[in-house]
Amino acid sequence: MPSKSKRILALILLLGILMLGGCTSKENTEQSVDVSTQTENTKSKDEDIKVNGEDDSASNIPEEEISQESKPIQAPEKQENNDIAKTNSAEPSLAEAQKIEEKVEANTLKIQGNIANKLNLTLAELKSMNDIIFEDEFYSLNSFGTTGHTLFKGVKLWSLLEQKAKISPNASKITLIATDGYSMEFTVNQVKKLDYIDETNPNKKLPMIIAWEENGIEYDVADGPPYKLIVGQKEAGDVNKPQWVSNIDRIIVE
Ligand SMILES: Nc1nc2c(c(=O)[nH]1)N[C@H]1C(S)=C(S)[C@@H](COP(=O)(O)O)O[C@H]1N2
Ligand SMILES: [Mo]
Repeated sequence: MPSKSKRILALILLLGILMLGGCTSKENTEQSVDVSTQTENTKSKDEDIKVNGEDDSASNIPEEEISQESKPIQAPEKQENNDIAKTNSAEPSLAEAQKIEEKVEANTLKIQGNIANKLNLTLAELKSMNDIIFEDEFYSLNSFGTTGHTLFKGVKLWSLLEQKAKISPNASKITLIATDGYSMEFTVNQVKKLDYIDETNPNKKLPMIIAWEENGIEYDVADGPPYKLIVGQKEAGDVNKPQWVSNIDRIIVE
């Protein structure tokens, strides 16, 4: 009798251990697969948008296939492609440092194209160009008929291109491109012109300038590159304000 009940007890115990062990290991396996799959998919979804700019419809596919075994095999491929983004998100201090660097880099004025001296100027460098600094009041007229007078300080654009960037003698076109994509195109002759007018003041003769200061106040670098193209009028009634490209990122010479 005692040996039989012992055996039964041992059997129950064994069964219990087997069931527990089986369930636990199964759950663990499923859980770890689930977690890693979801983590991978979440990560690659975020990184796809950042790195490749892919849309949601493309990155949604892996999510639907989480339950399928084929999907995780494809995950490492994406991981390799997105190593840089992954490192950034894993190390906030590095990402922070790169953000600051990007901001400084974004606030330089680039002059590129058909020139001998490619330039990547900081605000301090631009301000130190004493020989080409220009400060005066400019008249503005916009397409709605709004007018105004504003004092600007900056450098003469033609002098910047001729003396500092060493523009090529065969250059013909100059395009200023802002960080928001807004851009204006001028001929070399339009940029060379030093006698733009103010229709309200016949004595004015104004060059095109790249200004960093307006009515005595410098542009806030937090709002983007602190450079604005200012140009007077070609003739009375000339709507000149739309040409005042703000937050200039680069000047392309062709
Ligand atoms: N970067 C950039 N510069 C720009 C524009 C713009 O959309 N982006 N708009 C232009 C137009 S159409 C006008 S009328 C003036 C408006 O200048 P304000 O914003 O100082 O009034 O900026 C000009 N410069
Ligand atoms: Mo405008």
